[in-house]
Formats: sequence, structure tokens, C-alpha cells
Amino acid sequence: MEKLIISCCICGAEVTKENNPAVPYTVEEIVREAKSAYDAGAALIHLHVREDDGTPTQSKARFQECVDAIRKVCPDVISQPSTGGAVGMTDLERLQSTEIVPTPEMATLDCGTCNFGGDEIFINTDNTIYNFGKIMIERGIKPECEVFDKGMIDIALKAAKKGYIKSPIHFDFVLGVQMTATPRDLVYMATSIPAGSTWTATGIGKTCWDIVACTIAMGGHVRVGFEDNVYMSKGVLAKSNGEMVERVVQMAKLMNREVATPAEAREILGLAPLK
Ligand code: KMH
Ligand code: ZN
Repeated sequence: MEKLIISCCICGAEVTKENNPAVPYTVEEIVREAKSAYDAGAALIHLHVREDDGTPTQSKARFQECVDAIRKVCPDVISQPSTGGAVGMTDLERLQSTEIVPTPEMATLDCGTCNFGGDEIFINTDNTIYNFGKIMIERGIKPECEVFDKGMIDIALKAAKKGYIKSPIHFDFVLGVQMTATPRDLVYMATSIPAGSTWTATGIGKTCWDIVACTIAMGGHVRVGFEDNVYMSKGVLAKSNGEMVERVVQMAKLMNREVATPAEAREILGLAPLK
């Protein structure tokens, strides 16, 4: 089986220190969490950034500062800025994370609109998706297509057919927001993408660890981190993102799945080797 890429979503835009005091806001905290994940075995950091008070931002300057600082302590990690940002941000605001220098190797591309709880709607129209896809092709950024349900896989494939996303596509199945997060859901998603695609899966909240186990067994790649879940088990907060990555590494070992280094992850994802 292909080696396992572990992605870590260290910060997110919605989770707060009230949910878990270790959630990072400042540059120093973001670097601390990225390093803990990298040292534990994460090859890829999915990155959101915050103001010091925790307010989510897509500021180019803040992304630049964080990515530069992460690179100093995790020299070969794949940094994957979010273009999803937080609910309610404009497309222009969201795209700032792709403008840093050097251009990021990857960025997320959210492939549909979905309910985010209460009155919150995370809006991604077809035109937004096509525009983000076109910009990523122009800038040489590999998108990770965030799909929150099966319909979003179809939207991504429609965008690919129109030339806005290059194949093979890398998907991230985000389960437990809009659709449920059962093994059956995961199998449905994984069998709904074209041959040759790669995929990562994440289960939000208490579904996290079941989805990790199923994904390792199915040959997919795994995402964990505070953006998606702050608990190791019921009522037990994770002390760091690294603690969660460490558990994924242990689970992979027990299940005879080797963990990919950043260089191996680049090869699996079709990214250029690091110069
Ligand atoms: N914070 C969500 C509204 C992404 O990073 O691309 C969007 C999100 C997806 O987290
Ligand atoms: Zn995100």
C-alpha cells in the first residue's frame, strides 16, 4: 500500500482557545504547533492564520510571516494555505494566501457551498471555484479539493472537465460537517473519484479517530488537527497537534502502513521535489 501522508490542520478559523487552550493564534504559537506536528510525522501543514486575539484573517502579510517562520523550523514540510478562510470572507480576501513568496506548492480549493451550523453558510459558487482553480493553475499551485459531500466531488470533476482543475485531482473528504462521517460514507466518497486521484480524509469532532482508522485501512491519507477536532478521547483534550499526529503514526504502525516523509508526500501528490 502507498505510504501514508499525514496532514495536520493546526489552527483552523473557527476553533478557539475556549475549545482547547493549545489552539494557536500568534505567530509563535502557530510555529510551535506546526513544529510539534512535523516532529511527530506530519508531512503537510494545512494552514489558517489569526490575529493575535484569535480573529481569523487571510492577510497576505500574516500568511507570509507564518509560512516563513514555519519553514525555519520545518524546512521541508509542505505548507498548504487555506483559501477557504472563514465564513463570510470575500473571494479576494481569501485568495491573498496564494500571493505569498515563494508561491505555495499547494492550497485548498473548496468545491461547493455548505451549511456551517446555525445560520452560517460557507459560500463557494461555481464561478468562485472556477476562478480559484484558474488562478491556482496560473500560479502553479496544486489544489487540494475540499469536498464536504459527494455533490462537491461532482462539482470538482465538472471544473476539471472545463479546464479549471488539473488531473489527477487530490481530494480531501471533510466528513461530519455537511454529511455524516461513517465508514459507509467514507467508502462512498473514496469510490466516487476517478482512478488515479489521491485522497485524504478527515472526520470532524468525535468522528475523527474512526475516520483515521478506516482511512489508514483503505489506503487513503489522513488529516488531523485542532481545526477538525480538539480531543484525544471523550473529555480528554489534545495537548498539542503533535499529540494527535503521534497517535496517527502509532495507528499506522499497528496497521502496517508506513508514513510518508515530506519528500515522499511530494512524489505521491505529484509536486516537484524541493530544490
Ligand atoms: N473555515 C472554513 C469556512 C479550507 O481551509 O479551505 C473553510 C475551511 C476550508 O476551513
Ligand atoms: Zn481549513
